Parts: sequence; C-alpha cells; structure tokens
Amino acid sequence: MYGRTIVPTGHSDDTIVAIATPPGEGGISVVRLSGPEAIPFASKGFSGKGKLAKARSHTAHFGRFHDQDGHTIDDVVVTLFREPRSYTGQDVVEISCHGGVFITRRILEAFLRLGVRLAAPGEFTKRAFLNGKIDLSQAEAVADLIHAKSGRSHKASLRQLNGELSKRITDLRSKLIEITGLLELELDFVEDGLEFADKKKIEEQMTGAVAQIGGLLATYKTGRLYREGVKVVLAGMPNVGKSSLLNALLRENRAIVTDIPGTTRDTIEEDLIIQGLMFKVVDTAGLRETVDQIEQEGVRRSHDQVRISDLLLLVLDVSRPLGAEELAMAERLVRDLKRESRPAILVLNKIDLGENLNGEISNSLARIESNEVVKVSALTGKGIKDLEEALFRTAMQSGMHFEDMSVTVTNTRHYDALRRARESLLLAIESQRNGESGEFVAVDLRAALDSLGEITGVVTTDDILNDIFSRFCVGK
Ligand SMILES: Nc1nc2c(ncn2[C@@H]2O[C@H](COP(=O)(O)OP(=O)(O)OP(=O)(O)O)[C@@H](O)[C@H]2O)c(=O)[nH]1
Ligand SMILES: [Mg+2]
Repeated sequence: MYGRTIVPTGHSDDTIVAIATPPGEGGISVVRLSGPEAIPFASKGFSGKGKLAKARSHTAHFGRFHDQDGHTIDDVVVTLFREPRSYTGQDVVEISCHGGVFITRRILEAFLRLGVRLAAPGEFTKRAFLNGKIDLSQAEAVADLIHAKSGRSHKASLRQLNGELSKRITDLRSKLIEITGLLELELDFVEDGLEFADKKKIEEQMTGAVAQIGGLLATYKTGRLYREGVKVVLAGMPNVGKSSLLNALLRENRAIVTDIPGTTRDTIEEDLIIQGLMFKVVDTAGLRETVDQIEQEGVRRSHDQVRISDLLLLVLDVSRPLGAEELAMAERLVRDLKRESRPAILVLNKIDLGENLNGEISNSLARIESNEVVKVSALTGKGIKDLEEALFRTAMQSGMHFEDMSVTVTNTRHYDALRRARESLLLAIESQRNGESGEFVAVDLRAALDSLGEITGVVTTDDILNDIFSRFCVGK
C-alpha cells in the first residue's frame, strides 16, 4: 500500500559465487555460493562420504574439492543451507578451505568455469533483501557492522541489524497509513457529506509522528559520532608540540616532529579508540602569520579543521613565557567554539621542562573557558592517560553518546529520508489546520509515507539499491 515499489531488475535467480573472506593468508577461507543451482554446482567439485544433493539443510560435510579435470585442490568442509532458511533465502553452500589466495582462487575459478556467475559487491545481502529476509536498513547495518571500528559503533549497527530502527519506521508508517486511509475514504463520499475522520485526532496523530521523527533525527549527531568518530583537532602555535601529542596518543611516530616551528604543513588524521569510543585525531599546522605559501595554505586548513571539529585540543607550551598574542588567539578560538556549544580542552604541554606560568599568565589562562585543563609532557608521556580520560569525559558530557538509546540513526540516507518525511508531515498539518481539502492533506501524507518507506525499502528504486549495495565488499 502506498509504495511505488519498483522491483529491481537484474537476475536474482541465477547462481552466484564469491570468495567471502578477505584476501591473504589465514587459517580458513570461505567460498560462498547462492542460488537455485548452488548445491548441484558444489556437488560437481566435491567428493565426500555422502551426497550433497541428498544432504539436509544446516549440515556440514568433510571431503575433497577438485577441479573439472579431477585435480584435487584442497580438503574442505562444505556447509549447506537450503532455501528459505539461509542468509539469502536461497540455497547457500559455503566451502571452507585452507586459507590462502591460491587455493581460494582455484576453487573460485573451478566454479566460474562451470558457468557460475561471479557475485557483484553486496549481492548476497541484496538477495537477502529481495527475498524478504531483511529490510533495507538492516542490509545497510550489515555493511556498517563490517566497517565498525569501535565497540560503540558496533553496538549501534547491531541494534539496527536487529531491526530496531525498522520497527520504529514500520510503526510510524502504519499509523500514517491508517489516517491516510480514513482521509481518502472520506474523499470518496465527499458528495454525501459523510465524515469518517475526527479532524482533531488526525492532527494530533500527525503532530505525534513529527515529534517521533524529530527524536530519531536528534540521534543522528550521536549516530554519526559512533560511526565516524569524534573529530578532535589539535591546534595551537607552531612548535608547542601538537604533532608530538598526536604521536604520544597513538603511541607511534606518525607525524614528523622537529624543533623547527612550522614543521607540520598538511593536516594528518588518525583513528584513536578510548574506552570503546572512536576519536578521529587531527594534527594541524601551527597557527601563525607566515609568508611561506605552503605554510599559509596549511594554516588555512588548520582553521578549516577547527571549524568542523567536534572537540578542540588547544595546545600551549608552558615551558616558556606565553605571549599576549598567543593567549588572545587561544581565548578567541575557544570562545568561538563555545558559541556553538562545542567543547575544548586546554593542554599545557612540556611540563617536563618546568612550568613558566607567572601570575599574570595564570590569570589569562583562567579566562579561557575550556572544559578541562590537562598538564602533559608529550616527550615523557606524563599526563597522557589524564588527557585520554579528559577526552572521553568531555565527549560523554557533551552528549556525544547516549548509552541507553535503543535506536540511533547513523546513516545519512536514513537521516535525509526522515527529514523529508518530517517536511511533508508539516505541510500536511498546515493544510489540515487551514481547513483545506482532505485531498491536499493526503498528498503530503503519502509523500511522507514514501520517504519513510525508503528507509526500510518498502519503497525503493534501482538507483537506491545499486548505490547501497555497491558499497559492500564482494562475497557479502
Ligand atoms: N621537552 C619537551 N619537548 C617537547 C615536548 N613536546 C614536544 N617537544 C619538542 O618540541 C618541538 C616541536 O614539537 P612538534 O611536535 O613538532 O610541535 P608542533 O606543534 O607540531 O609544531 P608545528 O608542526 O611546527 O606547528 C620538538 O623539538 C619536540 O621534540 C615535551 O613535552 N617536552
Ligand atoms: Mg607539527
């Protein structure tokens, strides 16, 4: 109902094959087949105790795998799933062989020579979607789960895979379908002057839906942080030790460090996981006026990074007297950030050289409204643990997490669809309030339903599907 579902073209009834494990050497690799001929094709290369053709679903079989010419390729374990109780909803065969590029390639080639088609990226999951095993947001969660880099983003994807977002969307849609139905029914009887729908109630329901969508949209910021990490930017004057701090946090010599001010020219970004939360730490060029063209561009990029940061680490070198200019810059940076309620941590570096903070400067430091002040030595590692804790604490306090949130919108496509759904609903509410014909209200309601349907895939087009599944790896 109300779905302009376009059945995706392209064959989904042939048999496909792919190496499901990453390339390289490992204990085990898996070659996976799906399709109506998966079991007959697997049987052609397999010799073991029993016959695969007669095997029951969800069983494993040890044997030999050989190519068309009868040359043994490897000892294998074949796992068999019969439709519809499989990942794709079709017959699925998984051949576990010894890990290694050569063996897996030869097994794959054997199938290709038999006429099995090589799977496109994400095609197994696409079939699962087309066969109704999972909906679209769940399929996308599979990709996110594979790409999850931190404990927290893993958890958010897992919830989505379990269909928690889908459930919310489906509930929302069924309520809206109900009122659209009532409005449309009424339109059929408009000449008889019959009224089925309680106008007030309909408006209430639409307002409720807008609020619910608003709630989901609000989780997106957190969702994005789960997925992409909290963007932490190291900023400060040249030579204060920003690159040294990045290295200390990463515990590796990632960025070039020298005692020449202006060493870092381009920005460097690295992932850092602290207590399961992912941070993207960006080292930038020291902020100063310069005539060097390359450095100028670097400084421009530093400012760009500060602008898009979620959290700022403002680094000062406290082993030498701090200049008024430097303090003014620090104060201004943090103030600008605060205005957008983005947090900053003041990092006082090089404490191993002794602190040179005279009274006046301490007063100025106090004026910088940072969320935390941490004293460290990037050189000796002193205070780095404190800095990590401060990072984690600040991210948590700034609402960059919702521990108990059951549903998080992490996907830009979902966010966009929710936003459009809300727009349409607001238009519907306006028409309703202005006493316009139910026809107008219904049009916008249907648009909202379409937008919501795009999330779960009730409403979909080939373009959406291709875009989503092309981001998968082959074999998934
Ligand atoms: N004693 C001491 N020296 C440090 C510390 N942190 C950095 N340094 C030294 O300070 C100098 C500059 O360090 P960098 O990390 O390159 O500084 P930066 O802020 O990245 O400098 P630019 O890239 O030029 O903006 C180097 O000689 C580092 O070894 C520290 O905690 N203690
Ligand atoms: Mg540097």
